[in-house]
Amino acid sequence: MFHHVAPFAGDPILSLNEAFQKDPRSNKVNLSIGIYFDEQARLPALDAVHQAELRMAAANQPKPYLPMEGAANFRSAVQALILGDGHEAIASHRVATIQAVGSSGGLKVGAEFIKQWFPTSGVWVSDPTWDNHRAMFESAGIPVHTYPYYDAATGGVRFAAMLDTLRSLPAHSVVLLHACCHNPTGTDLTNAQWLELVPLLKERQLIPYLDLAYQGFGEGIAQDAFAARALADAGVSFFIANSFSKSMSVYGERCGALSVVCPDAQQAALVLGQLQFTVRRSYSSPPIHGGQIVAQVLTDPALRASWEQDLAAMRDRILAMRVQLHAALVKLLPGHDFGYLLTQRGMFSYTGLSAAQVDRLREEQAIYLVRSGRICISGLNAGNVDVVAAAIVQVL
Ligand code: KET
Repeated sequence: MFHHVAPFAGDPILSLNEAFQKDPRSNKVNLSIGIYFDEQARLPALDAVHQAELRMAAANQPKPYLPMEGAANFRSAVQALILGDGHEAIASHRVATIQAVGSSGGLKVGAEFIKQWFPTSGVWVSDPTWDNHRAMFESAGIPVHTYPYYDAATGGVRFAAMLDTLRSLPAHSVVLLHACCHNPTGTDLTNAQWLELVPLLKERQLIPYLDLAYQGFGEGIAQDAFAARALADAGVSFFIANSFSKSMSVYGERCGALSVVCPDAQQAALVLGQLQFTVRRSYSSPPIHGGQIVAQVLTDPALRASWEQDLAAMRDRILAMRVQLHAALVKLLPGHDFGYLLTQRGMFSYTGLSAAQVDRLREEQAIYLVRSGRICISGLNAGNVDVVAAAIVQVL
């Protein structure tokens, strides 16, 4: 019956992470998947999340189906987190938000909406981008193209070339943008560049689609939402998928959302209706548990304060690891420019290592990186950073 089914080649990130789990070598180091690990290389269990779960267990609530769009308290907390409490777009009821199965689920529901209501639109993603972006949009039937982004020579953004490409796109083209902590490069637009980009997107009637998977890992919760708020302030209509996987360390609970910021409340109601319809046809409604953890952490002042403190500590540890890896590399190879480690932000940096060099690191040293040369900084700790630096220098 199934001989004709093509074998799955595996996923460049998830399959690599599985290979790491199976590797018997005790000195192995996981710098592959975008997961925050603490100084002991463990997945943190945040106290605010635990407290929220204890309260939920004590309340022993029944578990009805949620509405197709998810829980109301989760959805409004998400809007406030992204746009800032009391933003005009929220007060004007022009934001359509659904609770999603991770931000991946949100991205995909948004892609299906675009395919149906903008059937001739293509999507432009940064070169490079998270591997799954292309796969998600292509599987929704949307052609995927790239705009210039990363400048390997400088470690910066090819901003002029990016603008040139975007300026040439047909109206209603979708432009996928990393709101902060660009994956895989760690190279973000500056606020000044966002402020230059926003009017272009508006003037050319392009549809920005923000992916905000690392809010709080760059500069801070509000700072990392700069792009979203700048677009909303400028009256641009846009999509934004956001995630709590990393910021609350709730990966397997699959907590995320999709919001569509619309010109007015009437259009937002139309959009929300079609998002509900898409959800109904796919998985009917989202799960309760993770969304309620997130809603409680965001809205209870004590839990919120505890979470913000933990998030700041995660951000600070990543920055400290950037500094330590940089120092260790410079010591071993003075004269080589590793400055990108200090200027790039979020979990990832782009090392420039080739796939062959990455393969050597894995095979010879049990150090796992994605084959694009992307390194997940949070896999580093005081116990392995010098070993990793020495291994990198060995394959350079
Ligand atoms: N967007 C981006 C940019 C992203 O890096 C991830 C996950 C997601 C969305 C999906 O997050 P979710 O848990 O669905 O809310 N990235 C890491 C893990 C993965 O590939 O799934 C990674 O890049 O390693």
